[in-house]
Amino acid sequence: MAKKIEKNDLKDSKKIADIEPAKKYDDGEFLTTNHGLRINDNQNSLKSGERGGTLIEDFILREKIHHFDHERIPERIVHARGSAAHGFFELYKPIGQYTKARLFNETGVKTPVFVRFSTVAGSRGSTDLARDVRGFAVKFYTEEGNYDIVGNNIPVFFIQDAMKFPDLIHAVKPEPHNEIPQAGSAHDTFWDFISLMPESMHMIMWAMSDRAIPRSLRMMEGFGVHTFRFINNEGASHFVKFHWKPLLGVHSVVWDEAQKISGKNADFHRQDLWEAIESGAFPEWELGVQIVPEADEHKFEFDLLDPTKIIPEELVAVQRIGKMTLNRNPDNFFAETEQVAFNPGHLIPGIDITNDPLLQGRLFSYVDTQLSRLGSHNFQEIPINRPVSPVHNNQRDGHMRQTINTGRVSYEPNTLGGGCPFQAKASEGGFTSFPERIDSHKIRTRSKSFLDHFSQAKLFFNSQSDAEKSHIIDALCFELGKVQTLAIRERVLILLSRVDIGLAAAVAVYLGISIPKNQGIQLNGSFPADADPATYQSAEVKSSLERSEALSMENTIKNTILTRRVAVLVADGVDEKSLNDMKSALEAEGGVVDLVAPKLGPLSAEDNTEFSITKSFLTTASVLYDAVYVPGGTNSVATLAAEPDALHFLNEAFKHCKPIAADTAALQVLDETYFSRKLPKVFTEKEVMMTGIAMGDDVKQLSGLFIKAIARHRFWDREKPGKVPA
Ligand code: HDE
Repeated sequence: MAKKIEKNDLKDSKKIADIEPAKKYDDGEFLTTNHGLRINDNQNSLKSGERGGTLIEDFILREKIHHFDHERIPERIVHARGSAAHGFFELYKPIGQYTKARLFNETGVKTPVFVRFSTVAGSRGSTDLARDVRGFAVKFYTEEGNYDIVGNNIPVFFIQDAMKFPDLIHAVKPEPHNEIPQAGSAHDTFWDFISLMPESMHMIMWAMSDRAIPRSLRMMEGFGVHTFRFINNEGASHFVKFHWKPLLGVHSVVWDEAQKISGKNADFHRQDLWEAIESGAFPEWELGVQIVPEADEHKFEFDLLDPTKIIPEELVAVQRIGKMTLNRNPDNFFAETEQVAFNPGHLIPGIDITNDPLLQGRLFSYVDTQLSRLGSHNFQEIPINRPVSPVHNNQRDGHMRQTINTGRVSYEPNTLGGGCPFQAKASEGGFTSFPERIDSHKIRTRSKSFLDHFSQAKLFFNSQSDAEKSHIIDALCFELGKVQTLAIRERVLILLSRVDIGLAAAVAVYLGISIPKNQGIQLNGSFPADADPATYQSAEVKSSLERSEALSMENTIKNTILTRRVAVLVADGVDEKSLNDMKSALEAEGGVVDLVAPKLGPLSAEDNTEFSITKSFLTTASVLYDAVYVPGGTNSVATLAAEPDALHFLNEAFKHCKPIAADTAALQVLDETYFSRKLPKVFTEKEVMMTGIAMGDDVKQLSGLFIKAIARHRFWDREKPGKVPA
């Protein structure tokens, strides 16, 4: 009778390491070549004489340079720019009625995860703050194998069918003749494509909203986007959509700020994630699921398989089933963040895919792209990609194979290997695909149920606050303002007018053009002559919901200042009490405080206490902070009031609607700002809560107001009326 394999392949390969003779001598200190030779001189190449040519015989130099020559691998074709962290997932309560996945059935277990966030369009070295969708890819290392939710921070997508993905990406990437612009969609080819793809309108609303310029990777939602399936022990299926809800709320920066951050610190998000984890302020998200019984598949006014649609939370509530915590930064960016390979086809028993035609296409793509990026099918053996569950199969060899398989049997069925490894029955944890009934014609088309392209775009726009709506309009003015081709702008205006006529009109006024008349006719006429109108024309559907609260960031969590960065503007002679009282109050709530001064080095306070200054107006900027405080102190105040960089810092913070607080003794500094002329000089609590500007003698009391204001994030009411030149 066949017996089970006792040891897995990786353990077998360790046997070699145990007997490795070098181990005996290794004190870990000496520099060596890759074949273990200790290097005696790492400064000079081998030459024919002191001033002679380098000898080809110098195998040490050659090895070093050859390795260096090959240090780069192709970057991801999309999502090249990314940052990642390790952590764990913990389930709140088992949901066995929906899925048999052990991950979602065992509480008290910390399932390890590795999460990579990314932008989509930019290259590896591009700015974090591009207006773009953010990737949100989670790898769960479960006992049943790796499970990946390879999602985004926006719950819908530009296109409905994988067939259009290369076109979309070609359109958004830098234009091929001159490789301009980097990491941005504000150019002709992107909008040309969009203007011909009405199905993109819902996603365009999200991408033009503040969701596309997050304040932090820790302050954005994540979505699985597609509808997936849960399968329970009885084999019953439920449809499921995945949501990641950040416990710090969903917050963004403003577009002007995003562009400036790109220059001041292109690694803004990467650094923010890194520093939060290093400081112990671990980012957390709750995992939410929207469950739809199989019987309700056709109950909605949209198709569950259409990835340009959400299930509004008002229709199906999001149940929070667990929490993910990121608590460890990678040890090595390349080995982990760069080499990690996600795949929506990495499933575990109890979770399965649906016929969403975008998801189906993704299933072909990911392994294929890993092959060109990581070079061989053995990328699964790279430590970051290895499952924690054992791997036994008859796949062998290939470039860079790590596993040393023992024995002579690499086929199945066999008797020589005792029959191992065996197939697992479903009851033994074997994966079985959901036996969905298929009875149809082979056909290349789009389902009619996918042809509503505007109702959810409208729902999204209508659900936004006034400030959010005006940001969408501003973003469209910016993007289309960069488009050179008039006909493209006009076609986009036609599509926008079908989302909201006021929105389209506002953009048209800015562009100085009018929305073309006879919209219906022009819309059809603008599509390729050979296009199937059934595919390109949209049916008019009205959403039964007017608004969805969950779609507006205005309704997010606003009760914490944990990890918010506050700049305290100081110069020699600062009042140490005014500074320290505020600093400790902010830090007690988890705020991060930086002293920013005209120059670096030690700074002496009014009572000669010394403060160490690590940030100056030259090395930092207001766009890198969430709020600003100006303490008192006669000399400090006089210096700052006469320092244009300090005034710029404050004016710019005001422009970006950030909370500003000042000790009354620092009034002179505020008096010099452009915005102070626009504000009343009395700062009541009510006014502070409306404007975010606080001032007072009692710093303890002031800090209370300031903290509440920082937690509110931004004060949009003053954005348009309080516009300042900064
Ligand atoms: Fe991806 N996508 N994608 N995608 N995707 C990749 O795989 C692809 C789509 C997403 O941090 C690539 O390893 C196709 C939707 C994330 O490593 C590639 C289609 C969503 C990441 C690929 C889509 C995503 C990728 C490039 C349409 C949200 C980064 C490098 C059919 C649900 C993962 C790689 C990471 C990466 C293909 C559409 C999310 C080329 C063909 C929709 C977060 O395989």
